This record gives sequence, structure tokens and C-alpha cells, in this order.
Amino acid sequence: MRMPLIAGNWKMNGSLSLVEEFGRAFAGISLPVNVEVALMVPFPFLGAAGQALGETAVTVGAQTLSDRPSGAFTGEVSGAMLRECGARLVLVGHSERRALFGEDDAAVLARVQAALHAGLTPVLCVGETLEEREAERTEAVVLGQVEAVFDALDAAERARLVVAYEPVWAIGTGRTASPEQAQAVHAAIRSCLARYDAGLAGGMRLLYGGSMKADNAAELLAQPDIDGGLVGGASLKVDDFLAICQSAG
Ligand code: G2H
Repeated sequence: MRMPLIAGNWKMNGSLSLVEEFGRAFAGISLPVNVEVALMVPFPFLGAAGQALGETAVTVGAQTLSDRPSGAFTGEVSGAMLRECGARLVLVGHSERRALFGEDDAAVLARVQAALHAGLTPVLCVGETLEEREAERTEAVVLGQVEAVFDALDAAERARLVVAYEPVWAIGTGRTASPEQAQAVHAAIRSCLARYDAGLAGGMRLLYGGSMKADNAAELLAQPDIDGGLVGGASLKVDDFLAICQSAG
């Protein structure tokens, strides 16, 4: 049985007052006990988020990390620093990192390994562009991104990941993959993972991301291979994010 995970990704948005608003809101409600909830906030808000959400069931995470453990890398943040500031999960390979910051599969793998080394749960993001989908290359691209990481890990490391499928054409566009489109790719990812180990495939949580909202979450989350969501824009509003969390229960 896979416990659904709803992870909010604030990207470069939010404020300390929004962190506090989330803390107050989540302290006042009870989340479904069978759902894990996480909030991936910008680095400067990690400490405040840990404090504001500390009494709630919400876990705090980060959005990227350095591939190095320490040293003269001005501006970088290590996995150990994230853990010390309260993060328990970290996004790796989000399409915005791949497209805007030049993170290729090798860079993504190095960050996954750094996250594992620091005791963080890497949420590996994969997804195809519109051009790739229209060229009928969705599976080749997505499974290639999955294999680029999983091939290099041992069995114990693989089992510590979460995978998020985010079609690039659905991110922040308001255009969501249909439940059938999302399910088809999730099923392909699970079959790919089964080639490593059937137990790994059965236990791996596969999140959907890309314009998930309160009014489409239930239908997406009802798909057999969708085990949660990576929620961007809708995670910036308490009521919308809460509604998505509730619909996963
Ligand atoms: C995809 C998603 C969250 P949004 O990036 O990672 O963002 O829900 O705004 O499409």
C-alpha cells in the first residue's frame, strides 16, 4: 500500500507571512491520516517553515541542492545544510532546473546522490516537452530520465526515491494532462521500475505534477498509478492546497 504524498512547490514565491499563514491553517485542521503532506519552500524560509509547521503533520522540503558536500561554491547549498535547517525532502531535476539552469541527466544524478548521502528523500522530477510529446517520444524521454538515475543507484538507494512525472507542457500553463494521459505515463514508469525489481515498482510513489488544482486533483489521484501530486501554483493558497490534500485521503 503506497501512502499518497501531496507536495507543494512554492518555486520562487511566497513570503514569511505566507509561511505563518500556512502554519496557522494546518495547526487548526486534521489532515487525512493516510496522506503525507510536504511543502517545498525557498531556502530562506526553511527554518521558519520548520517552526510554523513543526506541530503539524506537514514535512518541510527544499527545491534543489548542490551536488557537492561543502567547499568554495559561492551561493550553493548542501544537502547537509538543508537537513540541518529541517528539510526532509528535496526536489531534483525539476524541469525548470533542467531548462533554465542547464541541469542535464548527469547533474540530476549527482544531486540525487548528494541528497541520499545527506539523508534526504529525493523527489526526482521527469517529464517531456510538448515537442517531444508531439513527436511521440514521451515514453523514450521520460523513461530515459528515470533510467539515467536508477541505473546508477543500488537497490537500497532506489527504494528511497519518490518520482514525480511533470509534463513540461502542463507546468504553470493551466493545461493539465488528462487523467488517462497521466496514468499511461505513470504506468510506463512503474513498468520500467519493475525491470529493476518488482518490489521497488510496487512500493514507489509516483506523483503527478502540472497544473494540479483543487478541481482536478481527485480525478488524477483516482488513477491506479498516481500516488500523489507535486503542486505548484495551487500550493500558494492555503484553501486550494488544503482541498488537494483532503482529496488525496
Ligand atoms: C509543476 C508544478 C509544480 P504547477 O512545476 O512543480 O507547478 O502546478 O504550477 O504547474
